[in-house]
Parts: sequence; C-alpha cells; structure tokens
Amino acid sequence: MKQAAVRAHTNIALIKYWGKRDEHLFLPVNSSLSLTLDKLFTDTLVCFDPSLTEDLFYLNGTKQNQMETQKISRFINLFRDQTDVKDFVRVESINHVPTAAGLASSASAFAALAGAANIASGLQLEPQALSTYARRGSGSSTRSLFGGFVEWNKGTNSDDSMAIQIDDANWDIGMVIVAVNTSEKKVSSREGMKRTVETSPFYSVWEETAEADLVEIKQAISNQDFQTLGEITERNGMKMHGTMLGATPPLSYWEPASIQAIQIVKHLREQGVLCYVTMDAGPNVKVLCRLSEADKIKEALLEKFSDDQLLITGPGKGIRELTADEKSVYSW
Ligand code: 2P0
Repeated sequence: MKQAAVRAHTNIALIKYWGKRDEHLFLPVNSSLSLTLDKLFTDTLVCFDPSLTEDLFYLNGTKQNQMETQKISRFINLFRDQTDVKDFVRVESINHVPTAAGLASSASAFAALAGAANIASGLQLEPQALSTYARRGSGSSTRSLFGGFVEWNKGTNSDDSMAIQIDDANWDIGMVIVAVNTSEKKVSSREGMKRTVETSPFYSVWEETAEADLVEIKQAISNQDFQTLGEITERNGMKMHGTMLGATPPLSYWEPASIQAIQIVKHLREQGVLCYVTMDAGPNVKVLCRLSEADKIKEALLEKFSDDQLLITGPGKGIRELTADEKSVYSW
C-alpha cells in the first residue's frame, strides 16, 4: 500500500480571487494574495489500496456520500493519470478548523489532499508545480501550499497558474477571526463568483483594479509597511463585496453583526490601533492586525461577541508530512 499523511493550513485572501476565466481548469480572472493561518488546518491521509473496490472518503471519521466522494475521486484521478498508481484510494481527512471560526475549509482540504496524493502516488512534484494540481480542487487551495504571504499568479495557462511564497510574514502579523454566523452559506463561492462575473457591471473595474492592488500590496509587504498593507487589504475586500452587490440578483453575504464588528475595528483605529477588516463569501469578519495587539483587539470585540466567537491566529506554514507521533493520534 502506498500512503502518506499531510497537514495544510487554511488561508485568508488579502487581495481576493473572485471569478474564473476557465471554470474547468480553475483559472482565475485576477492574481490574488493571502495570509496562511497557523491555527486552522486539515490533516489528510491518502492510501492507495489494491484491496479496495471503490474510492472511500472519510471526513472527521464519518464516511461521506457518493457526491462528496466523487469530488475526491476526480481530484485523485489527476494523480492516477500521471503515474502508474491506479489503485482505488482511501482518504481520511480531519479538519482542525474550529466550528466557531465559521470558515470553509476547502483551501486547507484540497491542499492537504494534494500534498498527500503527491507523496503517496510517487509523483513527487515540487510545491509550486503541485499548487497547479491543488488549484483544480478549489482555487483558494492553490495558496495553501505555502506559508506566510502567498501570491497565486493567474498565469497564462493551467501549468503556470500557480502559487509562490512572497514573505514568511514573521514580522508581528496576526489575525482575529470574528465568527458572526457559522451556518452554511446559501450561495456557494463558486456560484457567487460566476454570477458576479456574468452579471455585475462593476466586474470590469474589479478586474482592472485588482492587479494594481496586488502590485501595491507586494510593495507594502516588501517594505514591511503594515499600515499600507492593511489599507489595501480593507479596500480590496470591500471592493469585492461592492462588485457582488452589482450582480443580478444582487449578492450579499453580510449580516448586521458583520457591520458591528467593522464598527468596532474602525473605532479601534480612531484610537490609534492599526487593524483592518476583510470578509469572504460569508458574514464572518477577519481582522488583520499586529499579532502583539491581537489580545487588545479581541478585548474590544468581546463587548459584542462571545469568547467562543473570537479566534486569534498568527501566520501559518506551508504543507508538510505528518510525523509518526502526529499520525498516531488518529485511528487511521
Ligand atoms: C479568496 N474566496 O480569494 C476568495 C475570496 C472567497 C472570497 O476563494 O470555486 O472555494 O473552489 O475555486 O476557492 C472561495 O472560493 O472557490 C474563495 P472554487 P473557492 O479566498
């Protein structure tokens, strides 16, 4: 049996990916940039087993249905197609994404799956090339192959639309996640971005300006200029949500409590604390801050939110194989 177990951390985009130019190959309209997070990750075992008669997928110990398993099978086929490993596969995945964080885990999920399949199948691609495989599971997972600040270059084709680490973010960078509502969203990212691309009159402006935002944020990272980094993050996220509001029918993931969180952040800023919000395809708010100021920011948020709705995290690392000790806690 050929097997491997890999850990991948999730990431939050500071320059957002919102729209595909090729839905089959997951080629994005614009390049994006994210911060990988330490506290949120997925551990995944991939085991090619000649005794199996079908692919099996267990998530947090529960066997998944045919539809979920098919997504895994299609993804694993990318590796079976490129190697002489043709056996059926057993995939065991454990999400260490606290439910309270209210974050989707597709980024860490497909990054961990790609990492484990890469080793188990013997394909042994370098992380950058492997990110082009992760991409075909879920766009945002492209960036989770690496730690710190990561750029997903939109590329010109399927072979060069890949991620690269820009900086390890080891300069007092953190995030406070405000879990406003953890129930499943009604409109998936996939559907939401498609609707926005097809119907929002603002989309052409998004496309034009996202690349300029990326150039500026990379300069801010290279200068370790936290204020500019935060300002670009906040404006790019707001612009993505504005673009969605222009769609037909209009798309909004916000809830009243999202705005309450944003107001607390603005108030903190007026008091001289550098902190900035970003939001994804859901009502939860992520606050980019100095890690050393995260406790203070959490304290202010505790006025409106409970302790279990707030999570502080620093920058995470790229994918890596699990140690024997780490594997031994699971019943794989
Ligand atoms: C991002 N999001 O850059 C953006 C910002 C949400 C808002 O990538 O269709 O699960 O699997 O490629 O990656 C979430 O969408 O979508 C996402 P698919 P994905 O993080």
